[in-house]
Parts: sequence; C-alpha cells; structure tokens
Amino acid sequence: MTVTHEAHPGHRQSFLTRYIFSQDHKIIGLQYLFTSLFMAVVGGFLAMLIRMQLGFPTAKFYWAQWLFPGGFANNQIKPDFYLAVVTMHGTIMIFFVLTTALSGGFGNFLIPLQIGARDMAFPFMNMLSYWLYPPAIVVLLLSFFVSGGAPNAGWTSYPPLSALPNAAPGSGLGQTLWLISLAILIVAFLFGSLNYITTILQLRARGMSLLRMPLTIWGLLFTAILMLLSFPVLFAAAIMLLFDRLGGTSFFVPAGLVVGNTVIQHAGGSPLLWQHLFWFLGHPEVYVLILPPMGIVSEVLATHARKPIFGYPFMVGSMAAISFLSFVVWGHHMFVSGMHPLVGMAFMTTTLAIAIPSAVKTFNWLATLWRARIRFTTAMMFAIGFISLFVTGGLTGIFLGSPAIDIYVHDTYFVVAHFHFVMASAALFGIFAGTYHWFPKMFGRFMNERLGKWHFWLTFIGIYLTFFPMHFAGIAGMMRRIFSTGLYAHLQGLAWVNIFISLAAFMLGAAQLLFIWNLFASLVRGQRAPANPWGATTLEWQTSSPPPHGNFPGALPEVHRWPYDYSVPGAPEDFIPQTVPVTAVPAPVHGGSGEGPPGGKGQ
Ligand code: HEM
Ligand SMILES: [Cu+2]
Repeated sequence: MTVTHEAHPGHRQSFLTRYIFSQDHKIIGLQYLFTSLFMAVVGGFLAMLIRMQLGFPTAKFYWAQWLFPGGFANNQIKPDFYLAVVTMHGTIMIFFVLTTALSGGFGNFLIPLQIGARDMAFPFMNMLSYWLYPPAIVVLLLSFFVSGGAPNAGWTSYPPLSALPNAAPGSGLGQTLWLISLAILIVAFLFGSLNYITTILQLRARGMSLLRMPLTIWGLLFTAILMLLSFPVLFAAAIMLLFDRLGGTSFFVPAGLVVGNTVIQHAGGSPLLWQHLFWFLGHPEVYVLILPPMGIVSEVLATHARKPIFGYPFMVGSMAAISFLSFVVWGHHMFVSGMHPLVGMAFMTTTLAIAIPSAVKTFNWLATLWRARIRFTTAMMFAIGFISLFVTGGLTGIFLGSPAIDIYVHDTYFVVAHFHFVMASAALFGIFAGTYHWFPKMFGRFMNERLGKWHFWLTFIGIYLTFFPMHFAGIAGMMRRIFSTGLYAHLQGLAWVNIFISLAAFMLGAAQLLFIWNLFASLVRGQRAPANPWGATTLEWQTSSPPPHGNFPGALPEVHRWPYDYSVPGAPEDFIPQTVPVTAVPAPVHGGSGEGPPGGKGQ
C-alpha cells in the first residue's frame, strides 16, 4: 500500500475494512465477481437438474431426492418443483450472475482504473451496494426451504400465478421471498448505477474527453443509465405485487377470478399491467447484460488484434441507439397477449430497427479483425466466440420480432434457444473474455492459457450442441417450462433430441469446472504478470498489477490520445499508451491520434 492519495487520507485498514467492508472499488469489484461465481455454480447446478429431467424423465435420482427431499417423490422430480427449478435458474442467472458480474464486478473494478480516478465518486455507497447483494441471495435461496418451496411463476413472475398465494405450491411464501429479494437487489443496483454514472461523468483524468474513453467504459455507462431508468419500474411493480398478495389491493388480479370453486376476492386489476411493467424493465435488462460485453469485446479485439477498433464513433453511436431503442420495444414480449395488430406492428418496427446498430457493431468488429496480426490468446478467442454467438442469437431475434412468426413459436424452445445464444451465452463469453484479459491486472498473475484454450473450445462447441437443437424442438412444438415431453403425443418423437441436448449440457457444465479450477489455481500458482502484459494502451495497464490502493502511485495520469493507438506507423512499438504525449512519437499516418478517434484512410 504505497499511498500518495488524496481521496481518503490517513485511514487505518484492518483486515475487516480492507477485505470485507472495503470501500476500495477494486475489492468491491472482486467481491461482486466471486459472489457472482458462487451464484453461477448454483444456477448452473439447477440447469443440470432441468436437463436431467428433460433428457431422462423416467430415471431415478437418489442423490437429488436426498438434497431436495420436498422436491422429489419416489426419487423422481415433482412437476411443481421442476417449475421452481426453472424459475430459480432464470432468476439467478439473469439478476444474480450476469448483472452482478458485469456491472458490479467489471464495472467496479474497471471504471476508476480506466478513466484515471482514485476510486468511485461515492465509495461508502459502493460498499452498501455490494452488501445488499448477499442478503438478497439469502432471502432468495431461503425460498427453497419454506413451506410450498421456491416460486413457480418463472423469472417473469406473471400474475395470477405470482399474485394468488394458493395458485401453486410455490405461489405462497416462496413467491413473497422472491419479490423481497428482488427489491433488495434492485436497491443495490441503483446505488451502483448512480455511482458509475457520476464517476464516469465527474472523475475522469485530465485529457480523458468522452470520446477518448475506452469502449468498455461506454458500455458500462449506457448500462448504468438503463439500470437507473428501468429497475425502479420493476421495484415499483414488485411492491405493488406484494401489496396484492399481502395487503388486499388489486393491481394485477382481475375481478371475478375463479380458482377451483372459489371466487377470488379481488376487484378490477389487470394481469397485463404486470406484463407491461415487467417488460419495461425486462427488455432493457437484456441490454444491461449485453452492452458491457460489447465494450469488453471491442477492447479485447483491438488489443489482441493489434489494430485500432474500426469505426469508434459508430461503436459509441450504435450503443446509444441500442440503449434508446431498448425502451420502446417491450411489447414484442406480448404479441400474443391480445394487443391490437397495429400496436404489434409498431413494436415490430422498433424491434427490427435494433438490427441496424447491432449489424453496425458486428461489421466493425469484423473489420477490426480484417488483416490483423491476431494473437490467439484465450481472451481473444472468447471475444471472437462472442461475435459468433451474438450473430446466431441475433438472427433468430429477427424471426421473433415479427408477430406472424412469433405467434407460432412463442413460448416454445425456439425462444429458449434464442435467448440462451444472444443473451445468456454471449454475455457469459463477455465475462470470460474479460476475466482472461484482466486477470493479470486483478491479481498480478496470468491464468493458464492451455487450460483456457480447452475451456474455450469445450464451451464454444458445448453451447452450440446444447442450444442449437432447441430451435428444432421449438419448431416441432415443444413448449418451454414443460416438465416432460412424455406427457404429450406430439412430443414423443423429441425424446432423443432431449437426450442429446442433455448430454451436451452435461459436457458444457463440466467444462466450466476447468475454468473454476484454472481461476483458483492461477490465483496462487499462476505465472507472474508484469504491469502491461498485453501491450495495451488504456490507463489501467499503466499502473502496477495489481494496482496499489488509490490506483496510481503519485499524481493521477494525464491523457493525450484515444485508447486505440495500435500499430501506428512510425511508432517505436505497436502500441502507444494513452498517457504518451502526442509530440513524443511520430505523427501517425491516419491522422487524428491524440484528437480522439481517427477518421481517414488508416481506418
Ligand atoms: C449450462 C448452461 C445452461 C443450460 C443447460 C440452460 C438450460 C436451460 C433450460 C433447459 C431452461 C428451461 C427452459 C424452459 O423450460 O423455458 C432454461 C431456462 C432459462 N435460462 Fe438457462 N441454461 C443455461 C445457462 C443460462 C444462463 C447463463 C442464463 C443467463 C441469462 C440462463 C437464463 C435462463 C432463463 C432466463 C431461463 C427462463 C427461465 C424461466 O422460464 O423462467 N440460462 N435454461
Ligand atoms: Cu425484449
């Protein structure tokens, strides 16, 4: 801890304030990352349970019954417990793994380092943000152990299943805990996003103009804005639903609803209102999961291709366009809810418009790779893999965005295939690319590249083998959230497809153990990494690995150029750090170095 740092002078640091209740953004980032990893293991385990049931519906799983006595009967999974597992898997993966790892983990670790600040704008609030996350986890996982068990209503929690405590076993206390857990986590997200936005806008180092910011920072900034504008809507909706369940209000439950033989005492609410409120968050949320990876991948591609990112202003502009559009497309999740066809047309138009900025980004990534001297590091392979997954999943998004097709494949495995490619797997690849790339900065050691390559190929192939056949199962009519294909005549022929998918999923799951092993082994035994092992230009690589408390020893860095001066003709090395004054190296041929993104023929 060599500190000349003004941010919080003269403080003592015990183990408790240094590693547990730390206000250092780097520690908080790592806390978020490791907690997310723990939740990824839980969520991944639930995915394996799902695939066990769908692939081998008649097999008996003795150990699983031992683990979840209430969820199994005669060593076979109970239908309502299956629904609970699907619900918890989706909820955990989206909110407790991807959102927390990307914004909480990478956002915290990278923002101050990449913009040249000592810490976040509000370090105490940052600590509070992290420390709301474990209680949210405890409340969520508690639902497995209360009477009725975990919620059955899916990660989307549609009423009336989520509103009437007697609708299904998990609609009782389990659903209440789900809502409380989400409400706690949303407060954590709001603390975080306020911090990220303020820090990026206010604490940039001298010379770090907006258009000299690394694309990772742009991705995290847009994400934080989306979170700040959309999560309060889910927060409000969750509180309203809690009132419906506990306080006798009727926001979401219609009048005259009959369950069994009883008329439910509710007056005049609308289940559709929940769908609108949920998806007003839900769609931006999937961009919350994909914008940071878009930034991370851009950065990893440029660094390991030793080339400037192609079309930097268009990369920023397309992120802005995607962010804006994400607020006006939510109706594409509700095409079959009885909406007027004209409204459906409007939502279709906005939805398909997203293809334009997405294609701009894809072409720019490919152009960055074009004729590059690519270094095939593990980080680079995951970044390239991201492009593949994003395109594969994005293409089916164009199908689903058209009501005529969506009405047919809605709520089938076609949708499950779509979102596992474009959101789940792509975002995961962003996390992997970022982890292999920044691990040396976080811990001063490399991850093992050999294991990394194995991890990449098994994961990449595993994902295609697992999720691609789901398209066909969906077109053949296999409904999502269905507990067994054996129950319906028209699905009998799909048994072998599901066996295939399950075996692939087990391989995919096992491959992640390689990653976990690599991660922890490298922490203690990894080869030592220097300050700037990849020859990268951005500020975090200009300080030691790991960076000291306060990030930069001595004065804060000063920024003189954009972040992508790779292979500048005439320069002594194939990269020029952002801190190097423009006059210190020959003027680049493509002009513009130091003036933000170059236009001109170099691009
Ligand atoms: C090993 C990797 C994974 C496998 C094998 C897997 C498998 C599955 C399966 C079979 C379903 C049930 C689909 C249904 O019946 O509707 C499902 C649902 C879901 N998965 Fe995954 N998944 C994996 C990873 C992920 C990840 C990383 C995410 C992160 C976003 C994710 C998000 C979801 C969501 C949101 C649902 C919907 C839950 C619901 O219907 O409420 N999955 N997954
Ligand atoms: Cu959407």
